[in-house]
Amino acid sequence: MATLDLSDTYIVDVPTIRPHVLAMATMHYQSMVIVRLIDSDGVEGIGEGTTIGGLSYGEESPESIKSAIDTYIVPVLQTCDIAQVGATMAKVAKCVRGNHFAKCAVETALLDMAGKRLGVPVSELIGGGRRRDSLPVAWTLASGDTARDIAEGEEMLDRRRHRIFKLKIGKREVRADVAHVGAICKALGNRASVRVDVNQNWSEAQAKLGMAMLHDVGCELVEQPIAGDDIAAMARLSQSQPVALMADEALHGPRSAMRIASAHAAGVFALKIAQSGGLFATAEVAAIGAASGIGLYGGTMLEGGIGTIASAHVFATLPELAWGTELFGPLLQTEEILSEPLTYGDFSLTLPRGPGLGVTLDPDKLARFRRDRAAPTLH
Ligand code: MUC
Ligand code: MG
Repeated sequence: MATLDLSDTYIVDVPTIRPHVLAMATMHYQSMVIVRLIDSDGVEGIGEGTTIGGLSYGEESPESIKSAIDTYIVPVLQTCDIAQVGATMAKVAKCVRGNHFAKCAVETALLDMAGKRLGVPVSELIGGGRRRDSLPVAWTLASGDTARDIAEGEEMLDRRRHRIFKLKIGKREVRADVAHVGAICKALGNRASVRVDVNQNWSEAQAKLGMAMLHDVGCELVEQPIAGDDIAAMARLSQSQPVALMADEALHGPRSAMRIASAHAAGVFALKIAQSGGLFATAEVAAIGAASGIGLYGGTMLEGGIGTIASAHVFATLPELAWGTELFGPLLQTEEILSEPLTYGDFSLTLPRGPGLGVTLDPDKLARFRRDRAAPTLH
C-alpha cells in the first residue's frame, strides 16, 4: 500500500531554438506542465502534460492542465493505493471527465513511481513489455521558409540525426504549400521520407486537391488534412486518395480509434500519450490500429524530456511501428530540463535502462524556467 504524501505541479516555459510555424500557431517557446508526486515511502514520480500554442491546438491549456491536476485529480489520489496504477487511474476517470493531458501527466508520474518500486523500466509495465531499445525519430521542418527548411534538412541528414521530415502546411494557399513541399522533396530526394501535417486546416475540397498534388510531388503521408471530428470526410479522402492519411487530432483514445478504424477513415494512426489520456490508453489505441491493419506512428505534442521518454516507453512495446516516431520535442527547445539529456544519434532515440522513466529533472533549470519562479516547494 502506498499513499500520496506530497505533490507539486508547475508550468515551465522554455524557448524554442527557432520559431516553429504551424497552421494554427507560431511557437516561440514551449510551456510544459510538470507534476511531481512523492509517496509515503519517499518514492518520487514525475510526469508531464504538454500541449501546443495555448488553446489553439486542443481543449486543454497549460493552465487548465495544472488546475485539473491540483484541484480535482490530486484529491482523488489521496484516497487511493497509488501503487496500483490501473485501479487509481480508473478511480480518477470516474471523478474527472475528459482532461486527457492532465490524466496523462499523473499516470506517467504514477508509472514512474511503480517502475522505481519494482526496479523495472516503465516499458516493462505496458503490454507485453519492451521490444526495442531505440526508436527512429523524425524532425519537423517548420521555419516558415523553404530555403531555410532545406538547409535544416540537409544539416540533419549530415549529422545523421533525422531522415524522416514532417512539414507543417495548411497556412498558405494549397498550391503554394504543395510547391514548398515539392521543392523540399526534390532537394532531399530519396535520402529522406517527406510527410506533411495540415493540422485540420483544409476543407474537404482543398484536401482532395492537395492530397492528389502532394502524392505527385513525392510526399508519403498527409496528417490530419481536415477537421478531426469529420470522420465521414476523412473516410472519403482516405479511401479515394493514393497518399496515406494519418489521423492525429481525430484520435482521443480507444473509442475514437474504434470509430475511425470502423469507418476506414485513416491508413495511419499518430499515437499520442496525452491525447489518448495516458500510456495505457495509447497502447489500446495502438492495438485497435494494428488489429485493423492501420499503420502506427509515434506522435508528439512537442513535449520536453519527461513526456518524450514516457511516449518512448510505450512505443518501444509495440510489435510494429511502420512509420517511426517524431519524438524530437526536447531538441526543439534551447535547453533540456533533464539532468542527463536524452540520447539521440544515428537517426534514433535510445531508451534508458533504469527503473521507472529512467530520467531525472535538473533542479537548477527548473528553478530558472518555472513560470512562478518559486523555489520548488511541495504541498
Ligand atoms: C502535431 O500536430 O502533430 C508534432 C510535431 C510538430 O512539429 O508538431 C506536432 C504537433
Ligand atoms: Mg499533427
